[in-house]
Amino acid sequence: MIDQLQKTAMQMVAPGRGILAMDESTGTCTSRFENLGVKSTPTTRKSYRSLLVTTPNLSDYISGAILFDETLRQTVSGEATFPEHLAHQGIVPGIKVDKGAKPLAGHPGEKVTEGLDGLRERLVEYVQLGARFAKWRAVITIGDGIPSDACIMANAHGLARYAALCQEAGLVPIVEPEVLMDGSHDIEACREVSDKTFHIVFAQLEEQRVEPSGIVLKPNMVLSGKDCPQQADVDEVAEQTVDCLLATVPAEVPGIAFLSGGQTDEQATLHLNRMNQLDKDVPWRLTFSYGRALQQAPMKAWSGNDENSAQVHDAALRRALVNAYASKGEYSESLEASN
Ligand code: 5MM
Repeated sequence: MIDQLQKTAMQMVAPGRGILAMDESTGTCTSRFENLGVKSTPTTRKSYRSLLVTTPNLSDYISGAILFDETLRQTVSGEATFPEHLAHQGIVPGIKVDKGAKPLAGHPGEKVTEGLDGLRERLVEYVQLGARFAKWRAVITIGDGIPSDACIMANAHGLARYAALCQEAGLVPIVEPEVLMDGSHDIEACREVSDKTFHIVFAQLEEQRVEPSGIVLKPNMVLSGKDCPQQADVDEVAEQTVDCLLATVPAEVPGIAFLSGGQTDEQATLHLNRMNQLDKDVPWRLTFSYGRALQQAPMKAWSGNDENSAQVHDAALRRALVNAYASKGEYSESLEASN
């Protein structure tokens, strides 16, 4: 079993490719569509997502795609379901299995991710439907007196229990602890909280006997808070992020695929690129698992009109391509315009 998990994990972080996060829950997808004046229904969500995954040559740059439960059960075109279509293109299909971040009782302003009840049974069905990996996102907020130890521990424990169940079912768990960039904290505060969070996450993974060579880590980058007046530059973000990971992540983990977390498309690409240029002995692949930083442009190009397919495909392929180059430290601005 572990051999198969390692093989899938290596495919997910294959050199020069990254993961497309298209697992917005219905609520998140609805607010993204509404921002563009588009009605969110199962049909419009399927139309947009079908356009995304039928982008010609997408698999040159995308190794895996994370789906939402609704999408996993829909067909792209003709008979092929989304997982079948993706697998046929050489893109590993995955599924978001958490039930969302809910308020943590007794801890105002903090959240805990739910979804462990019945997870073992749900995973069996997801494997039957074609998923080969799963994803669970935990969020940690920086603010006045937070995060609490209780919040970090509850989220780390949940991630570890989820990851153990995934490996038991033969699915590679993407372990996603996200220290949010919302707030006015400086990059040092983000570093401190990220160090502590990732450290506790890996201690919990070990305690729950999760095999580190059969997971993919999806962390935040170490950034200044969005409203911090002093914004760290690209070099500092890259240095702080890699140093934080070197201090907390076991070398056996095959790859780290970052979330974009609300960065601009350009920032997400530049930060990843710089990390891959640093002269540090990094034992894992460093790539992307972006949602917004891959989808903002194609979703806008679509804007509810399926006739914009060529523009959707161009925009989707462009963001995938530039980030694939960044995952090799080979990004240059000229890639934004070339064919
Ligand atoms: C695509 O968004 C994912 C699902 O979000 P919700 O559960 O809130 O609907 C999200 O988990 C995503 O996979 C990660 O946060 C990375 O996406 P970004 O946009 O931060 O790169």
